[in-house]
Amino acid sequence: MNGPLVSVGSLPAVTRMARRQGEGDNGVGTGIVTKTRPKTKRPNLYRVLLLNDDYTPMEFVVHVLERFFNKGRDEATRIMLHVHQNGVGECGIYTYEVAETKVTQVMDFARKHQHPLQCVMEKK
Ligand code: TYC
Repeated sequence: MNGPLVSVGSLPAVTRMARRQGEGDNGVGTGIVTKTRPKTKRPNLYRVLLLNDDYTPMEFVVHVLERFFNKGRDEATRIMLHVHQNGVGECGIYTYEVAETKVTQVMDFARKHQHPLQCVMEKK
């Protein structure tokens, strides 16, 4: 006799075949289980850095950090002072296109206000 013992609805063909009478699956059925591993790759990350100079006002740098790097006043001041004292400091870590956009925004903003502030990115 052909056909399934029980209704198997939309189960895959291999399962229906295994349910034929006399094949001894005790009504449990047989299927193929495949595990798929989502292939996620971590993106390359880039540090965006501010460089110190002798002319850009401290308050302007704090404003840049608040405006383009979403820092609060206290964190922005801490980073600005770090750059002032050490010559360079990290504003944030981003994927390539975001980092590139931040650098362009800061450089354009500094130029517009005639400050020599420099902003660069480096691969982590
Ligand atoms: N050194 C600057 C000053 O004394 C302040 C400053 C801080 C400039 C950080 C740039 O990225 C900078 N006015």
